[in-house]
Amino acid sequence: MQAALALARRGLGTTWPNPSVGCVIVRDGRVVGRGTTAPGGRPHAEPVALAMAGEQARGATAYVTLEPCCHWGRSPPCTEALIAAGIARVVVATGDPDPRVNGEGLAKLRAAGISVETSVLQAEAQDVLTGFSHRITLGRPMVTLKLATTLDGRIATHRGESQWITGTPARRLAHALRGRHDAVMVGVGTVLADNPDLTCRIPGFRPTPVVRVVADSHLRTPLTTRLAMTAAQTPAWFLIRAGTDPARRTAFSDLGATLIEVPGASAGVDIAAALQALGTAGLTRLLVEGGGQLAAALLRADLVDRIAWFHAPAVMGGDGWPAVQAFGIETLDHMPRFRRHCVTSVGNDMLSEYSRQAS
Ligand code: AOF
Ligand code: ZN
Repeated sequence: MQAALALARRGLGTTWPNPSVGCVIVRDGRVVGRGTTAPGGRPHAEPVALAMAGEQARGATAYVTLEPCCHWGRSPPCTEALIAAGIARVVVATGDPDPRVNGEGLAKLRAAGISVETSVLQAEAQDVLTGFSHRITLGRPMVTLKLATTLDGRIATHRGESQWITGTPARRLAHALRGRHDAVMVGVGTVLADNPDLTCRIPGFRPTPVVRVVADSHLRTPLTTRLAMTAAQTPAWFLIRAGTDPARRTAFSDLGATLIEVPGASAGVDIAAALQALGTAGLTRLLVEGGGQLAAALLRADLVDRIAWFHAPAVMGGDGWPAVQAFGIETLDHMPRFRRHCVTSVGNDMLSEYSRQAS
C-alpha cells in the first residue's frame, strides 16, 4: 500500500476532476502490475495495473489507495475489471465519497467472492484524497495558501519591489508545489504588479498544464500580460462579475481565456462563491499565490485548508507590504489557527507547512 500511495502522490495535480489513485498488483510476493490514474482522470489506476499484470492477475492481490469504482461513468467500472481478471483479494486504503460508489464498490467485490480488506493506511490515503473529497463533499477545491515572505511577513517594499525575496532553491520548490496542484490562483493586483506566468517551469516535471486562475471582478488584466497572451497554450480562467464590459470579454475569449461569472462581494468577487464555481468546473487542488487581499479574503472566510510558507532570513519592517492584509481579527479566539506538519530547510530559506486545525 505504501507503494500504491507513492504512485498516487505522483499523479497529484494531473487527474482532476478525478482523484489520483495508485494500484499495485502482487502475485506470490512479486509485483506484477502497477498503475496510476492517467492525466485527465482516465483510464483509472486499476485497469492500467491489470493491463501490465496480464494473465498474472489471476489469483493475485490488488492494493488500491481508493475503493474501486462500480459505476458506469465515462469509463467502465473497475470492480468489473478486477473480477474479470480473476483477482482473489483486494486491499483498499479508504472509501470513495462519490455517491455513485460510496461502499457499493466494496460490496460488489465481496458479492463476487473476492476477499476485501479496508482501512489500510487510511489516514495517508485520505491526505492524498483531500482535494477530491473536498470537491465531492464541500463543492470546492482544497485550498493551499502559498506565501514567500521576509521573517516579518512582508512580500514587497513600499515601492513595490518584490523580486526576489526567497532564493532560487525555494522558488524551484514553489514551482514543484504548483505541479502538485490542479490550478494556481492570484488576485488581479498581483497580475498588475508582477505580470506573472504562473506556469510550472521545471522541465519534464509535469505532463499536463496547471490552470491559471485570476480573481479579476472587472476584468482589469491587460490584454498584453503574459497570462492573457498565453491563454491559448496554458488554460487561463478569469473570475469576473456580471456586467463586465462585453467588448473586453470578447477580446479575452478570442485569446482563448475562460471567463467565469461569480456574484460580487463588497469589493472584488465573493470568494466562497468563486471557490464553488471552481469546484463545479472540476478543480480539486488549488494553490493560492497572492496577494495580500486574496489571502485575507480567504482567511476571513475560513477557506484556507493548508499553508505553505517560505521564509527568507531577511527583515523589511512595517512599511513593506504584508503577505496578508487586515481581515478584521479582534480577539485571539477568532484567529484561524493551523497545525504544523513539517519544516524544511531550502537553501538559505525555510518552508513551513500547516493545515487548518478544526476549532
Ligand atoms: C477508481 N480508480 O483511478 C479513480 C477513481 O467519470 P469516470 O468514469 O472516470 O469516474 C470518475 C469517478 O471514479 C470519480 O468521481 C471517483 O469516484 C472515481 N475515481 N476510481 O476506481 C481510479 N480515479
Ligand atoms: Zn474506476
